[in-house]
Amino acid sequence: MHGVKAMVHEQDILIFLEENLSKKRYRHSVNVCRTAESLALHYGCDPEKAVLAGLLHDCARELTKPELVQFAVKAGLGAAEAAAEPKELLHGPAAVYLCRSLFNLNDGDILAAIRYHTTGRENMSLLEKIIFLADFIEPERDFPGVAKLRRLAFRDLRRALIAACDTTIRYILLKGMPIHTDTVLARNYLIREGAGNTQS
Ligand code: DGI
Ligand code: FE
Ligand code: FE
Repeated sequence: MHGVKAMVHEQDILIFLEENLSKKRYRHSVNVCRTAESLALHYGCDPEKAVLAGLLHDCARELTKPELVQFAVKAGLGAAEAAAEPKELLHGPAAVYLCRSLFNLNDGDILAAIRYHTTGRENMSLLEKIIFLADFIEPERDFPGVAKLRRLAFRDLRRALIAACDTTIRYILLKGMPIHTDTVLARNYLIREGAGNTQS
């Protein structure tokens, strides 16, 4: 009754996702939701928050560029910055606006996990880390090293996150796209987080 889930109607979310995402991305969203729930149970994070953040993380993924810019600005991004960003970097911030306005979802933890799921950022919360990683390792993801990363995710969260950052950065370099500073800051922070830690 007191959980965050009680205030948000999961069925409404599923209907919205079905109507606004391709079949493949709808499945991806459900997969990320399930993987995030498993990681949350494994690492002692709130599984209800992980479920909602996982389901909703890509709810804005298939909007048009003008819609993404408009919603990202409503979520607090600067107008000039929003106009300059590629679509891929706007769907996290834009999703925050959709979550607030369509689903009355105002939980700051969940919204931050959705907001930063593409790039990560410095000093991520456990929920942010879980959503970032679940997006990478859900069962239908297929890239070299994904099986190894799935195992690592449940053994060493920090190392798995660094490996995910490395994969993203390698991909962006290969494509010749600009690397968002949050992507770099996320990786640097995770590496420093382990310095002096005997477990690392
Ligand atoms: O939404 P998904 O496809 O499930 O995954 P995602 O939210 O991680 O988005 C992946 C896309 O975002 C992919 O096309 C690469 C792009 N991306 C991620 N980090 C950066 C980036 N693009 C740029 N330009 N800079 C980044 O730092
Ligand atoms: Fe995404
Ligand atoms: Fe995703």
